[in-house]
Amino acid sequence: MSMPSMTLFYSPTSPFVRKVMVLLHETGQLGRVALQEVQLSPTSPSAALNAHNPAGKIPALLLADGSVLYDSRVILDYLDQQHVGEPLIPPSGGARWRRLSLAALADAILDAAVLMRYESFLRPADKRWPEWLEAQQAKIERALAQLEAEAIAELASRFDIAAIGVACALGYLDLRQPELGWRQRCPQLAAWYAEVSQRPSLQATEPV
Ligand SMILES: N[C@@H](CCC(=O)N[C@@H](CS)C(=O)NCC(=O)O)C(=O)O
Repeated sequence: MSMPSMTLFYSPTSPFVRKVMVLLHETGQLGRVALQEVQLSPTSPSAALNAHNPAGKIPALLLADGSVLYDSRVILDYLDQQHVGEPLIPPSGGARWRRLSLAALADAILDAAVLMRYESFLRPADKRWPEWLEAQQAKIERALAQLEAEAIAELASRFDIAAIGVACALGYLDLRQPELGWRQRCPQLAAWYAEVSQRPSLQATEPV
C-alpha cells in the first residue's frame, strides 16, 4: 500500500472528525490519510493545529501540496470527489439540497452539543449560564423532532452525507448526553440508528 499523502488533525472523540473518518471508511480511502492526534479545547489550543487552521478547530486536512482544508463540510466534499464509487454527496438536483440540509441539521445538533459540553465542563461553575444551556438544549430537541417527524424516510433511503452526519450526531449525544433519552422521544430514529450502527465504518469510529 502506498504512503498516506494527507494528514488529518484528529481526535477520537470529536464528532466532526468522526464524520470524516466514516467517509474515509465508506469510500475506501483510509490508507490515504495519516492521523495527527491533537488535544485541544477553546481555552487550551494546539499550536501545531493553529499553524494550519487559524480557527484552531478540528478536523483540518493537510494536503500533499501543503494546503489545508477545513471545516468538516469542506473536507467531506473534497474527499467525496477523490474516489471512483457512488458519490456520498449528490452532485446536483433536489437530492443535493435535501441531503445537504439534513447534514446541516445534524451539524446544528453537534454545534449545540459541543457548546453545551464546553459550558458544562470548561466554564467555571460560578460563571455558567443555565438559560443559555437550555437554549442550546432546545435546538437539539427541535432538530431531533424534525428528524423523527419528517426526515426519517429520506434518511433511511441511502447511507450518504446526511446519514453520516445524523449518525455521528446521535453517537455524540450518546457519548455526552446519555440522560437526554433521545431514543424514547424518537423511536423511528432509534430503529434507523440501531441498523446503521452496525456498519463497519460506524463500528470502527465509535467514540470511547
Ligand atoms: N464547523 C466545524 C466545527 C468543528 C469543531 O467545533 N471542532 C471542535 C472539536 S469537536 C473543536 O475543534 N473545538 C476547539 C475550539 O472550538 O477551539 C466543522 O464542521 O469542522
